[in-house]
Amino acid sequence: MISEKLQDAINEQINRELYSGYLYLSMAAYFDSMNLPGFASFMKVQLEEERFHTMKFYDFVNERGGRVVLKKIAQPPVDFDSPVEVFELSLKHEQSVTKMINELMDLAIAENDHAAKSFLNWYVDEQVEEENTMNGIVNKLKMVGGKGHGMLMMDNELATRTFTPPNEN
Ligand code: OFO
Repeated sequence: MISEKLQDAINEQINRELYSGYLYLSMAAYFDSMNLPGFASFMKVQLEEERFHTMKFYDFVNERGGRVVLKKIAQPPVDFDSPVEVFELSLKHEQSVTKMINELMDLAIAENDHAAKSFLNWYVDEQVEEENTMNGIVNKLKMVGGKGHGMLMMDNELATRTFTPPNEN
């Protein structure tokens, strides 16, 4: 059985994962408004990833005999200065999520909850990938200077991303 403290902390994290999806959907809307469908599609796939992260937490709370409690989701930013700013913000956001996952892990360790530690390890690894993905795109965008032929090529490249449920091993 999950402790009340850990259950409450995971319920907070469920809210943050939902916010992450909402944030990426807002970024997709920005890219759609700029006629960059590949960038928009990338962000819609990111929304699916965040939904997956949310439901994994949701299932864990239930499997451990806890109670999922949903809270109000904050409004994400609507306007962005440039594509590079969007990905810089995404990277910053993922870095803050990593910190939250680490804090959850600290709590699981303090409570000596081995099942939670094992479960959270998946997110620790996933965050390495999340930060790396955003960082790679920031670097590429800086290389192409955010405009011209390079942007079209990046739009085509990002359009190829599809959602595959992350590796759960
Ligand atoms: Fe759920 O990892 Fe991104 O935010």
